[in-house]
Amino acid sequence: MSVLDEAGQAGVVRPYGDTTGDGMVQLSFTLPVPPGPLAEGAAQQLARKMGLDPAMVVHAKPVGPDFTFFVVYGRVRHLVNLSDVQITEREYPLLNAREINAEVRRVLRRRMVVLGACIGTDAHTVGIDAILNVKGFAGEKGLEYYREVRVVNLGAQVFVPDLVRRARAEKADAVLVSQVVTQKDAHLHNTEEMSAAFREAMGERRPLLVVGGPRFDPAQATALGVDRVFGKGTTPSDVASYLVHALAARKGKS
Ligand code: B12
Repeated sequence: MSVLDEAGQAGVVRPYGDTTGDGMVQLSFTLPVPPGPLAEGAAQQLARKMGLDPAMVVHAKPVGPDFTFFVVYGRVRHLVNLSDVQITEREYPLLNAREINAEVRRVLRRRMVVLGACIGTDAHTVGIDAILNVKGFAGEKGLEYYREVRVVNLGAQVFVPDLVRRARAEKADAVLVSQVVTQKDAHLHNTEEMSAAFREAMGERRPLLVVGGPRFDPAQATALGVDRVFGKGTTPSDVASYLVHALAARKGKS
């Protein structure tokens, strides 16, 4: 089935389970109820209230004595109108390593300094390392590979005041922060604390502030006080291309 209608416009789709358009979805959640028939009935009630009909509890597993984890399978009647879907388009061109090095020379006339860290209590360094380390990610080399980029990677659990101090000392053009843990919205609170600290310490002279992690929404940048947000699947060249684009705009050399 094509998702385009006869005029080539985006059409209407439904979820697919066993047969096209049958509306079948799978949902997982945990309830604070000990495992047993009461918990399973509660899971089914929740799923029905969320619009699944029928709602089948296909998996229930104890999580300690007081909680149960569920997978529920069922049918929804909702339709998705693809022409109503909002997408954030990339507003800069994707450049290769040679083009990025040339842009850095043209815009800055020196090497670009990039400072990276995981802040707060977050110890998940694999994401920031994927962007910065020479070994890179998804077949692309990281920012350390670019001749005109100097990378300072501070690693995990960096305190915001230390990050600001180091950004000043290194004369960083961009600060790249990773946040993977999202419990109690820690990623959002830590990012707000970080951007506020840079605004207070450096005002308009602050470096470009970029955050990334799997649960961020790129549309959140302004609300979080940063220049750019990158989500899951980001590659080093996405980030390097953005940095030269944003620095050129800042210097009036677009
Ligand atoms: C590996 C791992 C660990 C390792 C981390 C090792 C290390 N050195 O990083 C260890 C074992 C230490 C660990 C510990 C914990 N972990 Co852990 N961990 C994971 C795991 C399995 C994979 C994460 C990963 O490496 N992904 C691969 C990288 C490449 O992907 P990524 O981080 O998304 O990065 C990409 C993009 O997001 C983006 N990106 C990321 N950062 C940045 C930054 C910038 C600037 C940019 C531009 C882009 C960018 O680019 C990257 C490449 O595309 C995830 C589950 C999962 N499958 O994701 C859980 C997970 C993240 N961990 C979790 C938890 C709960 C923990 C612990 C609290 C467990 C515990 N009770 O002790 C501790 C916390 C430790 C701490 N203080 O932070 C939860 C988080 C849940 C939540 N809601 O927050 C997860 C989701 C597992 C789960 N389902 O419960 N963990």
